[in-house]
Amino acid sequence: MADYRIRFSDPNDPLAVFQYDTEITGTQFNNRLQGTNSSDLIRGGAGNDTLLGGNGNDILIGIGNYNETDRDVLTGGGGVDIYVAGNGEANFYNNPTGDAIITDYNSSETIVINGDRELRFAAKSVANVGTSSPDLIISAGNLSQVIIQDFGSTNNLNFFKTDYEGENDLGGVFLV
Ligand SMILES: [Ca+2]
Ligand SMILES: [Ca+2]
Ligand SMILES: [Ca+2]
Repeated sequence: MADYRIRFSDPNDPLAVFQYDTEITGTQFNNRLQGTNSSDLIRGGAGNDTLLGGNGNDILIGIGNYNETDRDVLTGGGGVDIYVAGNGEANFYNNPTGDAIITDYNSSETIVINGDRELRFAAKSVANVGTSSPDLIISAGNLSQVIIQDFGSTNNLNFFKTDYEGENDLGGVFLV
C-alpha cells in the first residue's frame, strides 16, 4: 500500500492522502491503461490517454506535464474512484484545448481540480462526448478541466460542494 498525496495551494493545509496498491504509468504517447481489480494509481502521461480503473478504489490522472493539450478519457469502473485534474500548484489541463472526460462519475466519487482561479461551473451539451445526454463541463477560470459525461443537468450542480476560498482554504476543490 502506497500513498498518493495532493498538495494544496496553502502550504499550511494538510496534504490530502489517498492510498493505492499498484502504480501504472503510461508513456508520452497515446495509451490505454487498464487497472487491476485492486486500488490503482494510473498516470497517463502525455498523449490522449484512456484510463480504466477497473474494480477497486482507483486514482486516475490523465495528464503528464502541465499545459498540455491532451484530451484524456477516465473510466473509474467499480469502487469509489478519485479523478485528479489539478492540485494546489496548477491546473493540470492548463491549455484551452485540454481536458479530461469522466465517463462514469457518480456523486460519491471525488474530482480534484485546482482552486487558484475563480471557478465557474457550466452545464451544456458537448457534441463530441458520446451520447446525446448533456455533459457537465467544469472549468477553472476559462480553462475547461473536466467534462463529466451525461451529467449535464444544472440540477446536478447542487451535488457539488466546493471549498474554493472556503473556510478550510484548501486551494483544491472536491466535488462530492
Ligand atoms: Ca500517455
Ligand atoms: Ca482498480
Ligand atoms: Ca475503480
